[in-house]
Amino acid sequence: MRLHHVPGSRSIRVLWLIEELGLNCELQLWSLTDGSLRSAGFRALSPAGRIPALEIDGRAIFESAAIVQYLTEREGRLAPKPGDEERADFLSWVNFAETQANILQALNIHHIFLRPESARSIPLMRLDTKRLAVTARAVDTHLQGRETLLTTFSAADCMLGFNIEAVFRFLPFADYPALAAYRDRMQARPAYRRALARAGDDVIYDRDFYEVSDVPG
Ligand SMILES: N[C@@H](CCC(=O)N[C@@H](CS)C(=O)NCC(=O)O)C(=O)O
Repeated sequence: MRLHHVPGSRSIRVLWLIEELGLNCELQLWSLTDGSLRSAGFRALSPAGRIPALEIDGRAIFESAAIVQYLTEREGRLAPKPGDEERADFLSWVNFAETQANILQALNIHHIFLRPESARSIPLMRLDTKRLAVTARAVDTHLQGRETLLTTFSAADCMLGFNIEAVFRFLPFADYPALAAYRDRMQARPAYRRALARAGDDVIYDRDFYEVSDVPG
């Protein structure tokens, strides 16, 4: 099994789940900025040129949500099965995590990657910060009185749990106490710690918090 990975990116969801499942996996490292994800070689594994991709069982799978579902079905663990009462909740939270990650990706582009800085749009940054706050409030409300997204830890927590560190780069954690406590619980999981130790240092964020007002122009 080989995971195509960038430190700090969505591939950590998969690495974390692999650690929770106790599977062996090689890592192949890529860069978000050197153009290599656009190469024909990488696009043969992931057609949109996106991380993660997982080589497994003689083929490549792309899209973190698909990979996570494939692994839980293959191993028969960490996800409710079709027909289970919590199956619909599982699918909803797995895909919700990607809705939230797409907003985070837009904020990363606005605050960090877009050059020149004068190309950045403050109205779009404000809009995406508000859209992120809607998702954070929804999870914070859902998590009140709960330890995990479902009644027990599942791969949906690997999908969403990975986002939360990034959420608090753009929103104050004091406004979302249940979400902040969930982040702490997820970060304390031994499998998450092992995944981060293997994953390499985050290459995206160079400060703890990004304010829209920090942006020139
Ligand atoms: N929906 C995809 C999104 C993948 C994605 O956008 N990954 C980012 C890293 S977190 C990426 O590869 N970005 C490179 C780019 O946008 O060029 C998934 O969940 O796998």
